[in-house]
Amino acid sequence: MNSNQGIATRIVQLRQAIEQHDYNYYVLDDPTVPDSEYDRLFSELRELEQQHPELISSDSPTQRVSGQPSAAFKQVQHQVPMLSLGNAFAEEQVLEFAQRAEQSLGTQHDRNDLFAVSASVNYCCEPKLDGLAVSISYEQGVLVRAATRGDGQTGEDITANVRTIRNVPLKLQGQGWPAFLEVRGEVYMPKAGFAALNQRVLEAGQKPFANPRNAAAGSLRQLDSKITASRPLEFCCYGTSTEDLAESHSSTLQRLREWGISISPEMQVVENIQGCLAYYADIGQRRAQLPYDIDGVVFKIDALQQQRSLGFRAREPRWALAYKFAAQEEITELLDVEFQVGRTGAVTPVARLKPVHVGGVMVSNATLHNMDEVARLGVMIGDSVIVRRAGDVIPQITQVVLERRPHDARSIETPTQCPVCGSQVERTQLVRRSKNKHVVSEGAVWRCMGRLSCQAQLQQALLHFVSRRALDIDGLGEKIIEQLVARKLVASPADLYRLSYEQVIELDGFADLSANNLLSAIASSKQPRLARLIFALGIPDVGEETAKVLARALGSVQRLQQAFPQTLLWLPEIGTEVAYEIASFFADSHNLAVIAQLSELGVHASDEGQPDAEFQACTTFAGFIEQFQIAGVARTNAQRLAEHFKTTAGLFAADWLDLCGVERLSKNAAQALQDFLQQEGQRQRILELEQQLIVFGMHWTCQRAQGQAAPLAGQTWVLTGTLELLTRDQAKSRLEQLGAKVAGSVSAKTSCVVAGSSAGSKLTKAQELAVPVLDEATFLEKLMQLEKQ
Ligand code: 9MJ
Repeated sequence: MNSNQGIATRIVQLRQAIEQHDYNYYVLDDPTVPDSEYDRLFSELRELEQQHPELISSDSPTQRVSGQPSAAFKQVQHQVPMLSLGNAFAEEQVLEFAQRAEQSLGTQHDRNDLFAVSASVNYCCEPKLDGLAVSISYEQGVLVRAATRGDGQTGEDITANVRTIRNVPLKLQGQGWPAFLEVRGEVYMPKAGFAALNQRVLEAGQKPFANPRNAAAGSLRQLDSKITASRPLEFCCYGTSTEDLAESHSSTLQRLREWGISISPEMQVVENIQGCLAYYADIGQRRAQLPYDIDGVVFKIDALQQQRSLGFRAREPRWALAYKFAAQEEITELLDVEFQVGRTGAVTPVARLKPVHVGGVMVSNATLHNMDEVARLGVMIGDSVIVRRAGDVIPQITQVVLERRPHDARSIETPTQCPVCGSQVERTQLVRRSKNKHVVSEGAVWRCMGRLSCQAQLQQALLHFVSRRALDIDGLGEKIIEQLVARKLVASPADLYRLSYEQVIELDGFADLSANNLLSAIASSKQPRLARLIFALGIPDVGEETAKVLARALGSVQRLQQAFPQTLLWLPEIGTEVAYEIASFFADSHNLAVIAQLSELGVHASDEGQPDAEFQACTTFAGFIEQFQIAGVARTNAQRLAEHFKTTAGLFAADWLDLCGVERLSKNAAQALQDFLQQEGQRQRILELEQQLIVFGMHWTCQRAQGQAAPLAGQTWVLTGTLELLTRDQAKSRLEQLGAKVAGSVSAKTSCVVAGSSAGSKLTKAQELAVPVLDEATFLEKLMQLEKQ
């Protein structure tokens, strides 16, 4: 075979591969390789065709904009073709683009002036959203049609689906819009919405989406627009095919905005290509914090006159360029899977990968989360896998490229013994309560049962205990803890307080001063705030925020230790799983021993006190009855029973006739209640629970503490955007001082949102949900006013 034949064969192979990938991507919405792999195949094909123009055929994928309409939707002809953009992956390519454009404009500008070689050009910079390009048409200001880009000429009619996107106006606002207006932009799914959707999908036992782009594509191309409506999609406009709205691209977009069309808040006009590069660097730095995925930035020559004079080359405008970031997804090989043991004993599979550049960073490990995830991915050792690294997130395997599975791929087995200490590994159990029964199901996590006798767990537990947000003991880094554990000087966090000068000075790198400093840092950590102490204990599922709630609500470790899960369930944001995790943590004799030793060694919370008045007010007799979860006795019936019998004693004394006397209580419900109360030991258990509520001051007959409840008690606030006058931490801590909880996301339960400058999707969500919004100045005023009270 001569080399030309070899090239021709390669070209055919590349075309076939690209066509298959196009089909998977555009028609099935189920790409099997990452974009980076696709881009490589495409570039190789383009290069070979450039070198051998005689081999170009009109049906080569390089000769048309990718994508073909699917048969499921009606086809729509685009009156003005929807373009694609030229790509740049390196700075030189950007400079070349600018030079070419500016030179061309300069020469056209003044053909007689030999020195006028380049024109001055303003560029409009926009983030390049990673979603789906769509066209939306308005007639007389009313949305009449929406279409996908398809192959650029013909798209699919997705009007019904686009109409469900909340920030797409069905009618234009303001005035001055033309009789016919077509806007173009990207439909995308913000990161938060994507995470929530995948959570829902997983809970329903379905296959989650690999990334927000796929999720947006899958959502937009639904035949049932009710499904689309339930998906958190947004639209961002980046252009129009309608001419003469303004003199420049940026002012065109501003006009569209006045008519109610969303445009990117990140859009910026810069004076030259250097400004473009600075914009790229700035957005690149903020990429992880943006509420949506972007895969680069787009530069467009701003003046429409200049755009017109530059025109197009092979369906790509000469006046625009996409400067792409390093790909966030790459393909590589899974070499092996190792198991790591975490602080709570969770045995986590970690993928060892053939090193690969992802998003500009060399990646050789990725988390596999747990064995359910391994099963869901269907991944085997030796597989080609897609690795995704988004922002600061730990790299993840999102997909297996099944067609590349080798014959000798090996399955991944859960170890039966801890790889660190050899103890038994057991599957965790999840406890839910349903119909008054504990429903136990198998959890996704496997745990080493060695607890603190397992070096891995001990080391992690110690690191957590001394960390900045826990007891904040300075100078106890990973290396020192490793030594303390290896030399068997500490076997639990309590042992830290037993360390002697003689022991510390023996450790590598210690001298007199550093040994004394460490010992005094340990000694001075003995009076932490209660929330920190609870957090430091390392109870599974009890993070910093939960620890704060528990500390404020209960006022002491002792009360937390005694609390029944049912008591904990009364506290805000404590769900069944956490409540049972806490109870099982305190049911463990080893944990109790460590807590007792800490107390003997003088470690006590500095702010122990009574349960908080705010929480004491949360219990009702009706709620108590509802908590029994008796069939047919839900909220309304529980209220009827509570009103009728007033107390537990009253309820216990009720006979059949009394129960029948409760207004509108069905016979079935009455029977179920009676059966429930007659189960062995049931009354005793109820009395014990009630007794605890009384002791904790949380019982409905207790005198409500008349203490001054904090002014923002029970409220949940959200901070978003950039605050100029306060740091985030300051704002958060002042809100917490006033009794509010500060949450990371907006929901219908949010009391108030503080929106700093360039607030994004949280602000939009607050507006959608009609949650009150304060700007920073008003917020500060309110803070000061409340703090004076
Ligand atoms: C995206 N994807 O964000 C364009 N795009 O302009 C922006 N795409 C585009 N502009 C002309 N910001 C064709 C495509």
